[in-house]
Amino acid sequence: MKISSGKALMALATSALLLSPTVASAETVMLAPNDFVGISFWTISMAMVAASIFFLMEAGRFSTKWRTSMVVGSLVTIIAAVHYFYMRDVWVSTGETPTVYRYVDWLITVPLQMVEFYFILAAVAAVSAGIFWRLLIGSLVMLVGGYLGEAGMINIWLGFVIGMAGWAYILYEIFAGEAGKVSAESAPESVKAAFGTMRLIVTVGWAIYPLGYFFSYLGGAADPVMLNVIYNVADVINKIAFVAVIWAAANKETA
Ligand SMILES: *C/C=C(C)/C=C/C=C(C)/C=C/C1=C(C)CCCC1(C)C
Repeated sequence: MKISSGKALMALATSALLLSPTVASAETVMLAPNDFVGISFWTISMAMVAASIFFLMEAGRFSTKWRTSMVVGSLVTIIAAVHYFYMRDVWVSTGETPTVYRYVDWLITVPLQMVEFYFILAAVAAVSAGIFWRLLIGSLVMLVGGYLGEAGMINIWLGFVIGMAGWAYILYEIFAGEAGKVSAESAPESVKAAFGTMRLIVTVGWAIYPLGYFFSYLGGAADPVMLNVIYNVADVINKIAFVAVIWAAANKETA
């Protein structure tokens, strides 16, 4: 692939900026070769950086209609990359679950992904902002419930039930609510296909999180290895693959 030196410089500057928090603590925090959770944090950090640069640079190739979605998508992976650097530090230096960083990351990136649903529909049809607000409220209920449960502020199973209710509300909106209807009735094939796959990810891919929560807390206290491995795998699918679906739709329409 041929890239201009300007673009290459921008990519280098971006990665240097993203990597700086990790470099600062390199002396005190070492990754052990048998620490699989730590290694997964590290590997996913790199995948998020690489995905961000790819999505951001590819955005320039597409029509304005898709460009906004691609840029928002790269924000999701950039924000996740930075959180993964910090989460790896917490895990490697304390062996504890980085619950606060995890939920701060989700609290920013999940609403951005809900914006994506709105954007890809708004690009092709007249849609109400209500779609965005309802998806946002569903996300907040889901994440606040989960956080209060995991942080020990409310009963772990009450938090789980509140979280499930928020997720159910999101699923209702994208299948049977206004968003689902707009996609089915007025979107062109490329958008309909992207919307369908994004919806599948929010159904099947997102199911990994409550499963991780359920099985990790089943014994009363969390199993930190299980919890972090499951959440990490889920993030790769639900962030990188989610944006890759939008990229594929944009790429198809551009070709
Ligand atoms: C990039 C991060 C994403 C897409 C995170 C998604 C998180 C969830 C879908 C979490 C869902 C939960 C429930 C449905 C119930 C139990 C509590 C949660 C927060 C783990």
